[in-house]
Amino acid sequence: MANAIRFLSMDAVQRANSGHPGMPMGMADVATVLFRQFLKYDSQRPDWPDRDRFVLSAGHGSMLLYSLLHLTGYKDMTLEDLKNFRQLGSRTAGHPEYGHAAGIETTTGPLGQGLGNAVGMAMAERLLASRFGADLVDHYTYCLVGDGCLMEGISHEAIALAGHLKLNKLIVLFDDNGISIDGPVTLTDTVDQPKRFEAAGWNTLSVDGHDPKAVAQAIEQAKGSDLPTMIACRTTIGFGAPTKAGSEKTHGAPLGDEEIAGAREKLGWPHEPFVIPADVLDAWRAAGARGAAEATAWDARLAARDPEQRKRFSDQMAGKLPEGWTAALEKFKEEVVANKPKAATRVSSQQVLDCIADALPGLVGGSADLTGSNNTRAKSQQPVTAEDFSGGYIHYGVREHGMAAAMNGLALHGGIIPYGGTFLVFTDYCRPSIRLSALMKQRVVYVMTHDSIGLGEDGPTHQPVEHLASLRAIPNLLVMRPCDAIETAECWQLALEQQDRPSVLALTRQGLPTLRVDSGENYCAHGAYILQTAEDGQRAVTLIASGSEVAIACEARGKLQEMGISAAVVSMPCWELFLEQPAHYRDEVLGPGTLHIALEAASGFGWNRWIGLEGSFVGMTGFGASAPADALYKEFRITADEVVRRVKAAL
Ligand SMILES: Cc1ncc(C[n+]2csc(CCOP(=O)(O)OP(=O)(O)O)c2C)c(N)n1
Repeated sequence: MANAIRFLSMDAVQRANSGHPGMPMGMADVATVLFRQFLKYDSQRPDWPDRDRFVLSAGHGSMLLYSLLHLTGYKDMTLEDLKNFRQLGSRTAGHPEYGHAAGIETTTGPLGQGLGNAVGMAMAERLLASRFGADLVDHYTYCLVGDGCLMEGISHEAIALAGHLKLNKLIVLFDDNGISIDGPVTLTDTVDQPKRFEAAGWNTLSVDGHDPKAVAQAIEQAKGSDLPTMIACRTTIGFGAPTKAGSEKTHGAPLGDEEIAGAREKLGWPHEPFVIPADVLDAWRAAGARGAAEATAWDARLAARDPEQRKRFSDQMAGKLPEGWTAALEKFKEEVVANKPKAATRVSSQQVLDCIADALPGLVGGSADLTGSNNTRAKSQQPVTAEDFSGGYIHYGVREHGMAAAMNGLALHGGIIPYGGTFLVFTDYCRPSIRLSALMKQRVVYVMTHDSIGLGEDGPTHQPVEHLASLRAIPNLLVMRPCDAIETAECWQLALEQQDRPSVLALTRQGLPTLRVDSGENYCAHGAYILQTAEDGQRAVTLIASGSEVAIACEARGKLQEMGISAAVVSMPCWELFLEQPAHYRDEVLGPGTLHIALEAASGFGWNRWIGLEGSFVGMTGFGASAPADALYKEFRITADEVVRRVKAAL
């Protein structure tokens, strides 16, 4: 059975003339034991919510996963798909892509990310089990990692978090083959991996990865542990290749016809490429059907729940927001309009969370050790601990990257809508995972506070400048920068309503006035809108701003008006949503032919899209400085007077 994986992998890579045969060949025995004896799944029901999750963190070995899915009978993975490995439009992309085929639980390829996702999935399992009970949620998460995954820094954060939370149903299978691309791992790494995991609070085991009995015994032991387990599986990369086994030569290139012929001889596999003998295929298909009875029993347990609970579970797993969840939010907005508070948007964000946390049972918040600064914890949310997962708030520790990867895992698992906070400047510390949220179309909300020089005294290391531009460059990511409490509520609602994309909420440290005078319609849904019209209808100037700079634009509009210059203020909280509006709406907002001035306390990179080459940008041209916020705005001339000066110069 393991040889079936090996030859499908060798032959598919050879046919595509590209790919990585070595890892699938080395880990074929371990994977066979897992999928035949342990993994709880039903190949005919890939979306069974209580299935075990299998994450191939070493995504370059994608043919291992594709072979397994085909052999066990997943309908999405035909022999034809394997023959089309790495071809345009095929399900079998170079690295496993979430959404291409059932059974691919997450997109992997950037090493270490899968491990971070697996931690999130294991957390989701614990969170949901504590909410719905073990008769509905009780599964393991298995994750296959290579040396590369464990060398990546993200692994440190992921392992530490999992160890701390005692995620005992997380089992990591380490392909301990001592080889990476440049050669033997000893070239670059002398870490004792089991000791590292032990230090992080894990159970560790070491086995011969080509001894199925030993592997089975280890997994059995791991399942009984009260700690997460790492099983170091000593394997030979490219196992079965007559001259290249054990060498980096099998890692990332086709083996060649001669080597593959030699492997056929050595492993006693006389079959043509892509031909699986009936007895082997039968055995694999039986493995794929092993979980069917258990899935049916699970159905019965769900059916036995009262209708209200059943609906709650199904809706939550489907990511549906409960009816009426915005009721408290609407009330909050009405109060804001009535009272016009001056508040930092991070504070308004916390008030929004207080309104919605109880109405959204799947919402799970957190912060990378900046809870009090990010204002991410709603009053009703209790912290999650290793002993108690009933809470709705995760202290991720100083682990931005680990947090973001775990949030992807929480979202992918289903049943959880994750949000997490840090400072906007540290999006750089988790950018690879943000990118994957977007690529995988996951609803993850990044609450990024201290979003400009407006954070003041902490200085340029903490003041984001290029971050908004760089986040806006990520496809399928909403970057939202609300200007007051109303917009903050609107942006939160929009972020939570996105079924297939993540959002970044860029929020201020400093207080901002309430600018919106009404709360009936969610104007942020249009991405940009006219907040203040030009007084006499003859608009000469259009001031476009986001977040904290919208108030400055309003002040400038007043000054211009006094000078007899008619100006409109456009609040533009979200470029991406504005781009999706019809052209006539965009024109109405932008006022073609008027003088355009954009304000944002950040790099102007990209703003010409809205203001043209003739427009003027008031913002940052370099790094910030350490000083009170007011002094910085003056120093960098992000002021109403500067806007007036630019207008006078231009008109
Ligand atoms: C973040 C990241 N950096 C670099 C790569 C390129 N890369 C792919 S596989 C690999 C080596 C991985 O070695 P190992 O995990 O030991 O895999 P094996 O050679 O055993 O298959 C590298 C550097 C990557 N995919 N992701």
